[in-house]
Order: sequence, then structure tokens, then C-alpha cells
Amino acid sequence: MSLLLIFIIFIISFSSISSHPLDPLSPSEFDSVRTIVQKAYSSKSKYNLTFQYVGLDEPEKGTVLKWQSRPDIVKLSRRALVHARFNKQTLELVVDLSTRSIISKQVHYGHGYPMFTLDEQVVATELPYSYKPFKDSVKRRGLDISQVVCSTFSTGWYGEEKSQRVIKIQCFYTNGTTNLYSRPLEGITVVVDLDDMKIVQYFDRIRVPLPKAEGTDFRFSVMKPPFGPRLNGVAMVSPGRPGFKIDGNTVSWANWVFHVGFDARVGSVISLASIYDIEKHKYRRVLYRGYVSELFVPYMDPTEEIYFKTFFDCGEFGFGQSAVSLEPLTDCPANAVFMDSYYAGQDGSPVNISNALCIFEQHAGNIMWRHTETALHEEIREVRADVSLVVRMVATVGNYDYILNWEFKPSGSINVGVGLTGVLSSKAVKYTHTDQIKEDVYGTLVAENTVATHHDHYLNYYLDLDVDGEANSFVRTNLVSKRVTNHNTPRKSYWTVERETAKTELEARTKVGLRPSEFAVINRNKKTKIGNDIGYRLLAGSAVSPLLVDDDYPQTRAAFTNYNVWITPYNKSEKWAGGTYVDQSRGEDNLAIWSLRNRKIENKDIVLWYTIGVHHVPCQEEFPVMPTLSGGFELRPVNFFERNPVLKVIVAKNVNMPNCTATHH
Ligand SMILES: *[C@@H]1O[C@H](CO)[C@@H](O)[C@H](O)[C@H]1NC(C)=O
Ligand SMILES: *[C@@H]1O[C@H](CO)[C@@H](O)[C@H](O)[C@H]1NC(C)=O
Ligand SMILES: *[C@@H]1O[C@H](CO)[C@@H](O)[C@H](O)[C@H]1NC(C)=O
Ligand SMILES: *[C@@H]1O[C@H](CO)[C@@H](O)[C@H](O)[C@H]1NC(C)=O
Ligand SMILES: *[C@@H]1O[C@H](CO)[C@@H](O)[C@H](O)[C@H]1NC(C)=O
Ligand SMILES: [Cu+2]
Repeated sequence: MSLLLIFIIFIISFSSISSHPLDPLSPSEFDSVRTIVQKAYSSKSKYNLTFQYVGLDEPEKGTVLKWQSRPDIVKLSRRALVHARFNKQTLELVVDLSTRSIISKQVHYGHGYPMFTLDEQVVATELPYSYKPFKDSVKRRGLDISQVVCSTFSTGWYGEEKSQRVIKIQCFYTNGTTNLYSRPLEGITVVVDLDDMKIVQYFDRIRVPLPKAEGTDFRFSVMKPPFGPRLNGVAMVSPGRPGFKIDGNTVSWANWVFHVGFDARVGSVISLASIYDIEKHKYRRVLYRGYVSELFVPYMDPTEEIYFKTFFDCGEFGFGQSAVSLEPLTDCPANAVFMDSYYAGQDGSPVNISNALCIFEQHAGNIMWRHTETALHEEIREVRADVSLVVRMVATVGNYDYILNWEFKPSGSINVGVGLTGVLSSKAVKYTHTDQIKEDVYGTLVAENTVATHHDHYLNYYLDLDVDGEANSFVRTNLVSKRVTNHNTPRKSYWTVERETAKTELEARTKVGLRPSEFAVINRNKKTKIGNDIGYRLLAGSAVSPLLVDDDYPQTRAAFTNYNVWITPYNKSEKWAGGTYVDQSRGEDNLAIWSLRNRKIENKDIVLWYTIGVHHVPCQEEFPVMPTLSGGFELRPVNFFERNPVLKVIVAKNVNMPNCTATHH
């Protein structure tokens, strides 16, 4: 080997370790993937090669952890996972970027299809404009086709034997409004075959009045008086410099360090979150990887136009590729730092979402801890103001906007928040007053001629906790009532705790809220000095469980909602609770099915899957645009630290805002 060649190899291997193994694919890496795959599938074909999903095929966890302790010597390859369509087949490829080769090729012969691309949805929604029956339907309604805008809806699966890769299209009238979803051309559904890109079915079933445009817009520029309430614009500023550091995709702030990634399918990804322990003088591991693995939104109207609306927003539409650019000062406060993100377009080339993520310190005026002691001769008052660090992303999937927050607190808590806003999905009806309604309309009359349909939102979070190491166990601490049997006390009862450690996957499945319990992932191999198990608690948000019957098709496909909590052993290929190929899936590959293997999970590297959600009965305040409805949960240390980890917190005192005191009117 010549010296030059050795030198080149050195440079290549050096450059491959300079980035973090969990960094999202870069624009140039997307370009390489495209070139490598296109070369392999260049044969002339009636059907173009399309990239439905391209994401980082991250190294096995063991490798990443080795790299973390010895980044200088551990060699890592960069690989991409590709779901492509070619000749009406789904290809699953692994591309190695260092050798520039495809190292694994599989055709997916099972049911279900990969994510839709945005490009193919755009092309599909153009088809009705040149389709005679559609043009006639619009004309028959006395409407102008230049004012019609169409949107795509996944079709789900309802027991059909054979399937085609189709998508449904419904259209809306935009004259006089920018609130697209408020004026549906009710009754018209177009079915498009996405591989042949042509209309294969057409329905024009019912005729109801078009809801009026008046009152549907939400832009301030078109609003008429009266206005209000008037709010103060309070700037959130960090005195001095921002309190956090971003090195590549690694964020360090206060006692936390973590990596922020991005993926076309799931959006923001938090990895390798560790917290510094001032007593142990080291960072201690908490969360290996966390992200929204699926979002299931079934609508509750069984009629022809709506029954199929049972969306899987991650697996079908892609939360990441639905991310929107965040607006400084409104989406994120003045002290926010923004990050651009990239995904592969249908032709494989990178698409830039500028300001897709923002990171900011949050001074929300909350109290970290306090105590006033008046029993002493001198009053003691100790208060610490709380500060946290937030990573935010917003995904707009059709009518809905989902605000995803990861909030890190110095106390060791991670608050995971989700906000729902945007526009309700509604159908046009003949009714203008609830007095006229004598049937089940499957929703709420939110405006004249407009019924917003009942539905649910179930978000499943993938939470690979590594509490002080990989070998963890899932423990339920049940609070149980006890009747006093000895009579040395006037009390007749009390409650105490009974702990159970789940040994297998089936034992771990939990419906939250049925009885008083605490849930924790613990590390039994480490204990506090005084002997308690080191752990992290899951503080559940409001509990939801499915209301569809078990054997209803959408429920089978979204069987991960059957329980709120599942525990599986870590397996790199089990990433998405709804399965890999979710569009038109048949419930054969998802978290519920994997768990049936009933693997051992005690003192193993485990993943916690947690579903939060909302049953949504729409109301008039949510029209024409919905004020944010917030939910979430907390991951909170439980006997992880020897004592309050913010006991000795140092809070900057230089916050001196001029004229910040309240004025009285
Ligand atoms: C394939 O790609 C070419 C070039 O981008 C385009 O003109 C053609 O319409 C595509 N064919 C199909 C079936 O999408
Ligand atoms: C659009 O709306 C305006 C105001 O309601 C109405 O006068 C006009 O006829 C409408 N145009 C079409 C093409 O529907
Ligand atoms: C992405 O867009 C932002 C905003 O336009 C720009 O600053 C950034 O350089 C772009 N990234 C790339 C790789 O072009
Ligand atoms: C990992 O998960 C995949 C998908 O469920 C499965 O096929 C494979 O057997 C699993 N591997 C192990 C070691 O369990
Ligand atoms: C604070 O308010 C007072 C009274 O309204 C005004 O005179 C002063 O200039 C203000 N100071 C600043 C820094 O805005
Ligand atoms: Cu909703």
C-alpha cells in the first residue's frame, strides 16, 4: 500500500468519527444515498424509483456506547435505511456510506406500504382537475373549479383481500377563506392509484350545502372589530449569554447533556441524555433514545365519506417531513436557537426545513422548590426560581398542528409535552341549529352547516431508558389499602406499597389509571448508599384507552393502543409501535404482535413504550382554529440521587428587568 493511500484511508476514517453516530443524515449523505441507489436501480422501467423514506440506520447501541467512551478508537460506519418503490414493489435497502454500497436489499412482500412522499401527494391532488366526472360534479354544484383545492387521506384497511397502493382525495372550496378544511365539497371522494398515478374510483354521493366562508378565516389581517383581549408582549431574554452550548447536535445545559436528532418519519429524536451528579462527579445515563414512534387518529363517523379516516401520522404521512419552519418570537421565544433539518424528497435529494427545531431556556415564573419556616424566632424563607431547557418541533399534518416539547429540568425531570392545535376536521351538513338534528351526526355542530367529527389522538412514545446503565427492570408500585388488624392504634386503615417486577413482556402490559400505582424503570444492580433501587418514574398523563371494539380493523392495526405501557427488550429493528409498513397494514407487524413473543425483560436492556392521548369531542371554541390543548407526561428520578439534586443550585441574580412590575388599571 502506498503511503498516499494510507494517508487517504486515514483521512476517511478520521472524518467518519468527527460526527456523532446518531447525527441525522446530512444533505450530502442524502445525495450519496440517492446516487448509490439510483445506480443500482437504473434499469429502464415504466415506474420510476421513488424514495419513500430515507433515515439514519443507527449503529447498534453497544457500538454507540463504546464510541461514547472511546471516540478516538471505535470505528463507526454511517448507514442509511431506505424504503423505496420500484416496479410496484417496496424495497428495503441498507446503504453503507463509507463503502458507498448497498449492503442489504429486501423486497417487502408482506402487507402494508411505506410512507407517502409529499411529492406524490401533490401530483395525486392535481388529478381531479382534468377528470371529467369531477369537473361535472363541481359544475353541478354551481362552483368554480379554480377555487377548489384537494387534499389526500390514507385509506386504511377494511378486510379487503387484495390491495393496491391507493390514496383517497377530498376537496374543499377556498373562495372567501384560507381555512381550507372548513368548506368541504361533501360527498365527493376520488381514489388514486399512486403507482400508476391515475384515478381508479370516483364517488359523488350526496349533496349538502357548502358551509359559508364567513367566520372561517383565522388570519388577523382579515378580522373585523371588536378585538381583544389585549396582551402584553413580554420578551423572554437570557441576561448575558444563552445558558446552553450546542456542539454539532449535542446540547449541554446546566446538569444535562443530550443529542438532538431529526427523522423524516418521527421528527425530533432525543438521544443519550445524561445528567451530572455533583456528588458522584460524573454524568449518569437516563434516556438512550426517545421520540414519537406513532400517532394514531381514528375518526368516529362510519359513513362512506369518513369511515376510512383512521390516520397513522408518523408511518403514513411522516411527522418529520411534516415539520414546519418555526417562527421566531411566536413559535419560540426571543432567546431560542434554531436548527435546520433535512429529509429526502421523492427523488432522494435533500429537502431543507429551515428552523425545524428550536432550543431555548424557559423562565416560566415557576418555583423550583421553597419553604417558609415561621416556627423559629426568626422567619426563614428559601425559594429557588425554576428554569428549564426546551427542545421544540411542530408538525403540521393536514388540518392538525402538533407541538412537540422535550423539557429538561435541573431536578432531573424530563417533561414530555404535546400540544394540539390547528383546524378541526369537519363535514358539511344541512343543519344550521342543533334543534334540527334528530340523528347521530357523529360530531358537534360547531358552525352552521359544519359538524366537526369525534375522534381520538393517540401518541406512542418510544422511551429507551438506560437508568444508570442498560440492565433495567420495570416495576409497578401498587398502593394498596390495609385494614388494621392489631388494635394498638385507633386507626382502622392505611395504605402501603406492594411492588411487582415484570418478568416478561405480557406481564408488563399496563392500562394506566385503573388503580393507584406508580411505574418505574429501575436499575437493580445499583443502589443508593442507604439501599434503595435507583430508578426513573413514569408519571402518566391523563389516561386514555381505546373505545373501538378489539376486532375493528383500525383497532387491530393500532393494537399498540390496547395498553398504555408496554416493555420490550431492546431490538434495533423494533422502532415504530404501529409497525414498519403502516399504510394499509393489517395488524400483523406492530408492538402488540412483537410482545406476544413474551420475551424476558427483567434486568435486561429494555424499552418503554408509552401511549398518551385524547378523546376529542369538538366544541365551538375550537372553530375556526383550535386553542392549544396540552398534554404530556414526566420522567422523574426516583431514588436516583442521594438527595435533592437542586439543593445547592446556583441561580443567577442579575435578572433586573426595567419596568417589569404589574400595572393596575
Ligand atoms: C418518471 O420521472 C420522469 C422524469 O422525472 C417523469 O417525467 C415521469 O413522469 C415519471 N414517471 C412516472 C410514472 O411518475
Ligand atoms: C366567491 O364569494 C363571493 C362572496 O361571497 C361571491 O360573490 C362570489 O360569487 C364567489 N365566487 C365563486 C367563484 O364562487
Ligand atoms: C437551509 O435553509 C436555511 C434557511 O434558508 C439556510 O440558512 C441553510 O443554509 C440551508 N441549508 C443548506 C444546507 O442549504
Ligand atoms: C428483532 O425484531 C425483529 C422484528 O420484530 C425480529 O424479526 C427479530 O427476530 C428480533 N431479534 C431478536 C434478537 O429478537
Ligand atoms: C420606566 O418607567 C418610568 C415611568 O413610566 C419611565 O420614566 C422610565 O423611563 C422607564 N424606564 C425604562 C428603562 O423603560
Ligand atoms: Cu382532535
